[in-house]
Amino acid sequence: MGARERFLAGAEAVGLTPEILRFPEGTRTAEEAAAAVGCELGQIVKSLVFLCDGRPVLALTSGANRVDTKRLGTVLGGRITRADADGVREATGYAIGGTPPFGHAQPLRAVVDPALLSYDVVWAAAGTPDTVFELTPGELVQASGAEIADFAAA
Ligand code: 5CA
Repeated sequence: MGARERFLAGAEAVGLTPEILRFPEGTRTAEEAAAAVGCELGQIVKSLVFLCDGRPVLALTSGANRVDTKRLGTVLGGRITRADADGVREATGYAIGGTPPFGHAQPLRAVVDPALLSYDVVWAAAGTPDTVFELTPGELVQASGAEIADFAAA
């Protein structure tokens, strides 16, 4: 099964039927995704994988924000390091730039940036670095099981 099909299966498993938009020019970064969609940078969901005491965790971060790894460590109660490309693929089943916010190879503890919750809709990667889908912040929290916590850099 390709990444797109795996993503759709994962979405179905949490009760979502996303409409996937594909942009041949690429949506690998939050900036590219916002330009492609024509939304605010802050509406892009970055699905970032870190290791907390060596275990993979997911930080759903607004495209307008950066992660303060010290704050994230305080929230999660461990020492935070960044996952490398292989670590991202192993934990999620997806490549960097295409990692969706749910439907991963292993269930990941997730936290969500409250900045994402102020929008009517947000956009996230749909399994590949050239696809995105729209969802509400409520759906994002529900589907990822994320805990709401402020871990953004000032
Ligand atoms: N498709 C877009 C918008 S949804 C996307 O996936 N953005 S992202 O921010 O979630 O994924 C790209 C992120 O991967 C970058 O912000 C960066 O934090 C991270 N990244 C890029 N290269 C590497 C690398 N070599 N090792 C670890 N992380 C990386």
